[in-house]
Amino acid sequence: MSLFKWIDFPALGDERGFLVALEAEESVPFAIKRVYYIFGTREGEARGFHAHKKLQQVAICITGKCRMILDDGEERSEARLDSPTKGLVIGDLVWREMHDFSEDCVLLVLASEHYDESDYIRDYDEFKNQVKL
Ligand code: T46
Repeated sequence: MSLFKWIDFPALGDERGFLVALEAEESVPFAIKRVYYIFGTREGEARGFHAHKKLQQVAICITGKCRMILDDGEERSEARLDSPTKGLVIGDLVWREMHDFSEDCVLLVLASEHYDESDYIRDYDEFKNQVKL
């Protein structure tokens, strides 16, 4: 089974340019409770290094690019985010690391739950133990 999946959002274009609409429980497969975005990540900095116990997210690179490593405790896979029309769906219990942010990268993330630090697993060994349960 794949560690993640992609959603292709249609770009509604006309002579003025493009528009992408994100609709909860329609093109986005859950009710959106939170939206955040990551920008201004300094060259060479990596982010993430955690998993979530119960959280669905869709990450969209609105501008620029970055690389995500996803790991379910058995397999590691890489996803390149570089398009405002492609959403990366990340489910529960997937370890994620984000690397190689371009200077102009703006990563928009839609989340199924409010922010809750107790939902984070920030220790890799603890994550490995959780996925074995
Ligand atoms: C994820 C990846 C893709 C909040 O106060 N509210 C929020 O909604 C979020 C997401 C973060 N924060 C605080 C917690 C930290 O003090 O913002 C600070 C930076 O968060 P963090 O170090 O967790 O950021 P990343 O980039 O490592 O991870 C983020 C998300 O936290 C995480 O859920 O999946 O992006």
